[in-house]
Amino acid sequence: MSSKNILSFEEIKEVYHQPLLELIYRAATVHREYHKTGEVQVCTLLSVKTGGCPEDCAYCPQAARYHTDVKTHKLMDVDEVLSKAMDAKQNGSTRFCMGAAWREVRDNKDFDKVLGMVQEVNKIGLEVCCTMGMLTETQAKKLKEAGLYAYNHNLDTSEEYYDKIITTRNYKDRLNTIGNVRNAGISVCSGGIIGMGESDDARIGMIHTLANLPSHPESVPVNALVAVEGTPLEEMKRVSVFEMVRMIATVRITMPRTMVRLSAGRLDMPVAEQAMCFMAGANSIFAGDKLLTTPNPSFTDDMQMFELLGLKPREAFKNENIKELA
Ligand code: SAM
Ligand code: DTB
Ligand code: SF4
Repeated sequence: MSSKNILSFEEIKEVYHQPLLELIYRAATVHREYHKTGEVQVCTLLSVKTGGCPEDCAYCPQAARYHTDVKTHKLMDVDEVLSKAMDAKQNGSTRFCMGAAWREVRDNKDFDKVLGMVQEVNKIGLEVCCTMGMLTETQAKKLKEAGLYAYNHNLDTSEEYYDKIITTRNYKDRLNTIGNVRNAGISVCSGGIIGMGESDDARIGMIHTLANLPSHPESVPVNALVAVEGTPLEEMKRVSVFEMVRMIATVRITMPRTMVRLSAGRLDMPVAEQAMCFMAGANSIFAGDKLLTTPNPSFTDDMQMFELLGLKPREAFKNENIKELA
């Protein structure tokens, strides 16, 4: 498990508000100490069950109550998922994350099917990740036995701002699932979204919660809101790269061993902006022209970016924290 110091909100606030170039320099220094620079993990997302979700997450195009263009789709078949995972591997992806628009995982046939997906994708040597809503500890253990490597469950924002974004569950529910994942020996992936109208303090608050979990999450995704028509946040202005960089750098400094995943919001980011994010400590991207339901840069564009910046795709199972979990 990761060793860590207890950091107060004020200490993290001080890190976050440093002059930007100083902050990037410090984050890059920490990054070099703990990670191979120039290595960025390429991951692939697949929505295995799309839309029709009962939750009310204000950012999400998959919530049934909002009128978006997302077409609902029942849980995919294992063979179909495996074939997408093989394509992803062929394209150099080392982590495959399956998303389901569920409030929580239920003990039914669909869960058995998910266990089958995890088994098959694990067999081809990819880090298997799922993001499917709340989990009990028993379900987490079953996923672990099936070969699940990581589980994504985002805090999304701070505890204080949470009910401005989601009312159908609370922060404690989120933390419980993260605890269940941790107790099952699965690698924890938890982060959030910026650009939802939250203050700097809300961003810092989220980092504070993550950095003070009993052990640091092995992965922290930083998403820029993709404002989707039909959702309550459709009118939100895109965050600037400077805000993304500030967030990424603060996560890097406060959780040095963690994989910092530059997640949603890369579509409109020029290479120079993405380069700043990598400099500030981001070391993973989602590749392929779709995230779960929204567009993402093409694989070819990303490979050109890697070439231009001298980046190498990172191998699977390289997170130092996780070695000790096995
Ligand atoms: N239903 C599960 C859950 O909410 O935990 C898993 C799927 S959910 C789509 C996974 C994560 O995607 C969310 O926690 C959120 O952080 C991110 N996400 C969803 N819609 C987004 C958007 N429009 N922009 C940025 N991130 C988004
Ligand atoms: C995360 O933090 N971001 C990814 C992954 N974890 C599951 C999902 C981003 C979804 C963006 C909106 C969409 O494509 O539907
Ligand atoms: Fe459902 Fe997850 Fe979307 Fe929330 S983020 S509406 S829980 S799919």
